[in-house]
Amino acid sequence: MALGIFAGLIALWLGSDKVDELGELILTPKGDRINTGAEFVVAWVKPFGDIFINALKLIAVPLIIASLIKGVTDLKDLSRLSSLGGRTIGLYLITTSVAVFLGLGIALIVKPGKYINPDGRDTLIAAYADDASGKIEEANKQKSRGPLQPLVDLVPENLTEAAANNRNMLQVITFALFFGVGLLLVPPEQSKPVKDFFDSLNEIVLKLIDLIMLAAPVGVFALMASMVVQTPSMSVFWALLVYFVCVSSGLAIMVFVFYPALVLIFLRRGYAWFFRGLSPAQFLAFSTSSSAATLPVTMERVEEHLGVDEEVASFVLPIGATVNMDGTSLYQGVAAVFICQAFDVTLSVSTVIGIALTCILASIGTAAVPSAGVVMLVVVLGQIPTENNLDLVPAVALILALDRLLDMMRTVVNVTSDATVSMLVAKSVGMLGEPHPEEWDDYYHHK
Ligand code: DAS
Repeated sequence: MALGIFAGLIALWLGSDKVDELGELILTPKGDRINTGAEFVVAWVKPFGDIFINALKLIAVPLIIASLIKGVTDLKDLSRLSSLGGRTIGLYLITTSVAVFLGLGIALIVKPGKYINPDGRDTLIAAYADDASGKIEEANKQKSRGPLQPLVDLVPENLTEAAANNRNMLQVITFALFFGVGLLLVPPEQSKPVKDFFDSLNEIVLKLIDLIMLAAPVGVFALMASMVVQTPSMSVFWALLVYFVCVSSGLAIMVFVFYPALVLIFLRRGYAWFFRGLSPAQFLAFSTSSSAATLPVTMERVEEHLGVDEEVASFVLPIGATVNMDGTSLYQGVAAVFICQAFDVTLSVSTVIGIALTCILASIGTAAVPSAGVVMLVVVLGQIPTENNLDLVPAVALILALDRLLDMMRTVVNVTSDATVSMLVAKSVGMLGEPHPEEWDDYYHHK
């Protein structure tokens, strides 16, 4: 994995101009000359990254079904389910609230939106209007179906349809929880064959994940290389750079300060131990920009290297991968304030509180797939009161230029939060195992 990321960063060092030169020398099968190296990378390298992500997404649905049903049926009884569920949702809301207020605080202090002049702002919006229209359309589709639609969407009308689309992870989770409760209510002698089936399905899925991860260096390299050649040069967007620094510094504080502090204070576990255990999942979240695609590895790392009992991990993590998105809520908070500042919208206390609440809800509704956070940002922008009834929604185009990179970073935060909460929940129910002997040194540093 690290090899793949490193190789991808070499592509970064090469820079698109070098890749352009390479592209000049390469002919397509039809004999046409590829006129830019970027097209060469997108045509001949990126597909290997797409194959890698597809394989991980393919395994995500059977994993969620097997692990959640196993997780629920491993619980002793329904009271255990509600106690685990209550702790899990409660902790998820706390970490997401911390993230969104951190992001809002940084944006209100640094004021990134003040660095952009009206001409540059309107030029940028025009340049990304096409990209934005797709996201706006998708958000309007979601919004037009009423305030309680997200609640209705939780219950799928058709399991295969729900499983067919990675955006409906929550519906798959609802089915798996429902089915697991049914198994709990059936006498053990009747439910045992089915429970054994899901136990072995879970083992098989985890073995498939190990096989897929053998391709990680190639897949990650391809993803990084294609990201590099498709990211515009930063020099053009000074204001975006300030915005980028606001979001990335907030995300960095969450990953390198907030979560390790929780692990140190409440679990007495060391900094190095935490990152050595979790980093492969964080690298994967960075390269795939998808919490769903990373979920298989997050579960393996949390269970095998961070001491969380399988019963807790297989319950807490699938839910967290779809509803707990601290990185996304922080990003949406900064982006909303950046856009308000760019249009001189008055940010009263009530407006900021309103933005915070809609960001928390929007991050819960964000799908665990690449750039889903932008779609929900449109929903947040649509809720912000403006003096002259200014419609802020088209201004989502302002933040699209660097969104690919920020999506990778916020997905790392989302995954790190899920893993941290699963450890806290495990500790609270006495199901956090001791670190492996080779990790005692990190552990004892903080005993
Ligand atoms: N990429 C999403 C995820 O998988 C987060 C986002 O788009 O904000 O976590």
